Amino acid sequence: MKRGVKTLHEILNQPDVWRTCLQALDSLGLDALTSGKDPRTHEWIFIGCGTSYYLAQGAAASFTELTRLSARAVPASEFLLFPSLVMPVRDASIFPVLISRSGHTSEVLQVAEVLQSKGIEFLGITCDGNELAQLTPRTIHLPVKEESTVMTSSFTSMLMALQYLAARLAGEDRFIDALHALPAALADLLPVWRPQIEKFAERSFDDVTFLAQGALYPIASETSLKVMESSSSYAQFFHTLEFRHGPKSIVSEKTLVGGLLSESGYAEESAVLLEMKNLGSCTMAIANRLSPEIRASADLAIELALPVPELARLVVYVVWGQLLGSYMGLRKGLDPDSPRNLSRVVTLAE
Ligand code: F1P
Repeated sequence: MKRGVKTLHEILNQPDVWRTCLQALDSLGLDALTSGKDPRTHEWIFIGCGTSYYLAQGAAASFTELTRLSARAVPASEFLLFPSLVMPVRDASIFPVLISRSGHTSEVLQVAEVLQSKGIEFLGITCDGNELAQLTPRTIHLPVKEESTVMTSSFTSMLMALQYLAARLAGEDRFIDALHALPAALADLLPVWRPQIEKFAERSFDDVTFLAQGALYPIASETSLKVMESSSSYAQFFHTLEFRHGPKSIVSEKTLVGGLLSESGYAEESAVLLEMKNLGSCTMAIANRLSPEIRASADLAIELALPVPELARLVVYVVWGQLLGSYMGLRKGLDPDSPRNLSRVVTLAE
């Protein structure tokens, strides 16, 4: 089989996967899954590993925006190694949400064990099911079959599902309508931007970094992880304005600086991207609406033009980094379907 076929298919098939997942969510008894865990009386803590940790961050940001109640995200390892930093100081009620495509990742299952030992109920969200789906009756089991090692459609589908859940809890049905518009919107964008990303990936870079603020920050993190996993290239991620405070010292003609530009922070964020261009960097911009300056200066400028609220755009922003990582890997003669050093699930010896 040609290199990267599985991963590219799963990336390009996301409109269909999203459509199927949204239909499943429409008929899922979400109230039963969250009964007695009102976010006004419980702090929701989203927990995962790797891509699923960045998913947790995106879910926590979405939850906070939609419900106006604070939520947090932590890697499973932090919960295990430094529980005093994660568990509330006072004996407040928490409602953990365990996120795992496989439902088999050792660290996530170990968190589940600790929670059970403390009598703390939790929600699980998974694609494969496995042990996680057996450990709690409160499980969202999405109809996503993903064979590749790296997570792509599972990331976007589970993030969308947790946004859907937050919107339902917040009574924001218009947000759910916005999610339903995404499969068709992405299907229209893919044929326009996929070829341009494939061509853009022919360039080689010594350093790659992606920048974003707010709820897009975890999307920049996941974008960098896709580049690292799929092309064995080192990629970093920062809050956009933080990049000026030291990391920009890496910028040269052999650097790629990617800006995932928000609507609410566009002026400040795009100024950083223009500054890096002036320092000689190659730049890539993703925005819902591009300004003339960014359109003229970026080496690749992707405009989404999505007719949905800013928070509902998160999952569409990540698709271009998923493609970039795979095409960079192919250009390096690697196989994104079999990333170096990686396995589909990280299991630790007991
Ligand atoms: C988590 C994870 C992925 C990573 C790789 C190995 O898996 O670490 O984030 O990209 O696929 O597994 P899971 O707990 O979501 O199954």
